[in-house]
Amino acid sequence: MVRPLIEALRMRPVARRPVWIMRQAGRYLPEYRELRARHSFQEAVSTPQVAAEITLQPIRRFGMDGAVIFADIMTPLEAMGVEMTFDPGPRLRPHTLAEVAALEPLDIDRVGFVTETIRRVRSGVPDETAVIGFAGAPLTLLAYLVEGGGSKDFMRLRGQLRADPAAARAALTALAAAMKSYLAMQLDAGADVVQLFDSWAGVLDRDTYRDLALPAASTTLGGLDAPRIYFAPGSGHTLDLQAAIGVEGYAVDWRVPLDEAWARLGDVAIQGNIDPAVLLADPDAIRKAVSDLLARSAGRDGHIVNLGHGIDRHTPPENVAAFVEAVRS
Ligand code: 1CP
Repeated sequence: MVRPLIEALRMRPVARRPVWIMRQAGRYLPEYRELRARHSFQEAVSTPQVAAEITLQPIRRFGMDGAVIFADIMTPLEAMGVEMTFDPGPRLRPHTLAEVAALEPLDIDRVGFVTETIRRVRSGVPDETAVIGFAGAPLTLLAYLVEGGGSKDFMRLRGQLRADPAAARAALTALAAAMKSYLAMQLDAGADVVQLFDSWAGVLDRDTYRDLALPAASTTLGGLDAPRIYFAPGSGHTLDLQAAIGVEGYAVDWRVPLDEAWARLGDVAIQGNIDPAVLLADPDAIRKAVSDLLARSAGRDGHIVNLGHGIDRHTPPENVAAFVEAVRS
């Protein structure tokens, strides 16, 4: 079975550019809001029937080439004994580096609902649609654990990395081992590709990124037997370093022009990178942005069309339709 998303990650020629959208299952869709009115976020994630339905909603409407499993990067941490709520982002007790290093190892049976969601999604999407599993990168998970939630500048995290790099390394090593087994489970269950979200790695300087975040991301993804995508938004200043992770694909945000990303990452697949704000404009502006993007990747194999970060919750669904159509036509 030929799946265009996988072909592109393998740097093989494709009949059409594959396209999907980060956060494509979520709050901009009325049918998602309707389901969420009846289930809390955590309930929706942990009920395979509901999570699979939410995963399939954008596929039915727009026919993207990839279906990203509905869960959160924090979901496996709950199965390691970390208590949290979502409002809308994760809220938890701030953890010390030592507490993170001492977390329970991930018991895969406790994320059995994700396994079951993946099985259901695989049998619910067209054959040519790739199923996308994912995890949070160790540095990004550590950021939430240390801060107790999202943060403007992750000052507490950055302070602790400076104060005790050895303790930080131990915490990141524990998270890397857990996420590696979590991703392996997703591939066993039927995911075709995995993406590692390093959403907050961009707050680090180059040296700290190279010494702490990068080795942890490499360990997490190393040796998995499937195409892998690494995504660190706001990280144009470390793109050349990211190449050392050695994965098949890199997602880049809208701040770095696509051709420049290729020049700095080398002969790999690149995913991206339209500014999510473009989808708040009108269909003409969307078609123009897509045609500029395709011009930058013309003649190259290994381009997966996507936004440069998650879709904004205020995006009109008809603009998403215009975006997917513009890529296809
Ligand atoms: O309905 C709601 O109120 C919940 C909103 C929501 C959703 C739809 C959250 C809470 N998580 C998700 C799903 C989700 N999160 C998916 C699967 C759906 C899809 O992509 O279609 C994925 C892949 C994620 C990944 C995720 N969660 C990231 C990495 C991507 C990125 O944007 O950089 C991050 C940083 C998170 C944390 C998180 N969880 C939820 C929110 C709103 C946030 C970010 C805001 C914060 O830090 O407070």
